[in-house]
Amino acid sequence: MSKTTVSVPDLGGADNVDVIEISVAVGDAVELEQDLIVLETDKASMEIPSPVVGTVVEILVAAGDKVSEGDDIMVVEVAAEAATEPAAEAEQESAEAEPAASPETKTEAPTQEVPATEQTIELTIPDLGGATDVDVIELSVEPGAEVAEEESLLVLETDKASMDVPAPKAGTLVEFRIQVGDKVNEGDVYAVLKTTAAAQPVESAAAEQPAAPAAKQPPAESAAPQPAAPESAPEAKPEPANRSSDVYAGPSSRRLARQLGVDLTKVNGSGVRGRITKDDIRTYVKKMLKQAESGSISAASGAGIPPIPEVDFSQFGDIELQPMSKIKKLTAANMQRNWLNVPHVTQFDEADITDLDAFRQQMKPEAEKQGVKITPLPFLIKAAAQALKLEPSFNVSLHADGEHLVHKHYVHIGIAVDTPAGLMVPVIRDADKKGIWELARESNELVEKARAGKLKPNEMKGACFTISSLGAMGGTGFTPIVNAPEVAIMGVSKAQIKPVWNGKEFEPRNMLPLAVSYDHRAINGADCGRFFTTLVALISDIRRLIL
Ligand code: CAO
Repeated sequence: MSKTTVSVPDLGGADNVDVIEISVAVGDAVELEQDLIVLETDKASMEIPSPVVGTVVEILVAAGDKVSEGDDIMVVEVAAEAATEPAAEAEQESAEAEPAASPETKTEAPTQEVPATEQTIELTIPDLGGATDVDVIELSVEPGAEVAEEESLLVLETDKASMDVPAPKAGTLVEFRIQVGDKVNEGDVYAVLKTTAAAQPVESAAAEQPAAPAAKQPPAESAAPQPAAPESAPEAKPEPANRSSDVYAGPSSRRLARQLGVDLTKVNGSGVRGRITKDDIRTYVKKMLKQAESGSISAASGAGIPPIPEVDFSQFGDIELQPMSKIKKLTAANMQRNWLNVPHVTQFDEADITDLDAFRQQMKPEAEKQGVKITPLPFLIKAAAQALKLEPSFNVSLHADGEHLVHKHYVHIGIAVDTPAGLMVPVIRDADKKGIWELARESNELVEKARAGKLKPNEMKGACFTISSLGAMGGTGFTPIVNAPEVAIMGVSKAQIKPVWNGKEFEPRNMLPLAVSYDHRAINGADCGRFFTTLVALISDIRRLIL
């Protein structure tokens, strides 16, 4: 195996050109034509491709260095013999495709004075420095838009460089005659422009001979992302760019962005003067995938909902950033998923638990002897299970295909438990087949396990319906979020003694506020009405629970 030293090719006369990116690392295997480094003049950036297939053994330049034609940049151990010939070719191509080499001056056509009138002109593709069949990668303005002279109308891309084609005059863009994906050559008509300028010299030819395309230009120093407005560069664009033609990125980065469907205006450039590198695009994609997986991605990406703007809270006072626990992050993702997917309706009612509570108080000494804590919860679990049995149309889930209902012949009830690590929902299986003592014991155990972080995954799966009780804490009502794919959830608030009309007089009764939120795709209000009435009747007269 031999080593070859790669040097800077003909730069079209440019000298002391900045190295702005080293695209490979020592030890990397490189393909023929793979970008090794990126150079930049004040007019264009260009990638220097590998002339050989091999492995990088030494990098002789660093980002920030200045190089000229013939300077050595890299030593590559050649893997295949064939490689020396394309080196010359690659150099040649690189020099050819170097848009900076073609002067960025306008090609002035003979001019004559005409009176101030509107003129409709056809715009043609300018001199492309010998390149043919060049890809149109972006139309930068919409038909009907007012454009300024020199404003970029479209972006072309060869293998090695991308370039803006600027408007030769100010005016209104009437139409494009090309589309993204077309291949164009010098002289092709690409658009029609209605000029609006007052008396001024215009080209005598019907077809406008435009300014030469400007290779993608690095932003002026003063246009780097800064809170302060740029002072000295009138054409400098404010950050962030809102069109991808405005961003500062090389052709290979643009190509990668297109392949991955990345909007370059959303990517932060880490290169010199904010240039977007391929790594920036990869980092952006990784970040987006991670956010999507964790569910923390703003609905903006999925559901078209505008994201909540990021705010620097420290500008308002002292703050402290605390990482969320895994459970809290998971809960946040599930809540967002359920909130966005499930059309919720919440129905409210009150159950008279005067008798239930009197009975519960009587049972307390016995419960103590058994080592069980008896709260309203096991009664609510029992009543919900029984109501699901009595109203089977409510014991369903919407199938993932959106076209079937899954009717369940089992009754498993989830209980929302507040733990130091976050909200957990253990599940009591076959709750309809269990008595109050058993339900009290099992819910006590599951709550303890949840708070000790000892629940197993399968102890948190399979519920038909969840009960979320904030009764011990207070509140007169809340709208719980359905724990999809379950069909509904019941929120329990704090019972209070209230005056209730018994037909003759107001009587003090212990009233328990309840709310049932349900998935309106799977069940209708009438289903919920029937289920809820049954449930409230069972809670209000617990003798029915034994029937
Ligand atoms: N009204 C009045 N008092 C109530 C009540 C209610 N609805 N519910 C419970 N209480 C009383 C209990 O009877 C107990 O008092 P006594 O000891 O005098 O009997 C006291 O409040 C404390 O009860 P508890 O909280 O220990 O037990 P619980 O069975 O009511 O609740 C549990 C257990 C796990 C549901 C609860 O502790 C919990 O974590 N709730 C949070 C649920 C949650 O965060 N949900 C998310 C909300 S958003 O969907």
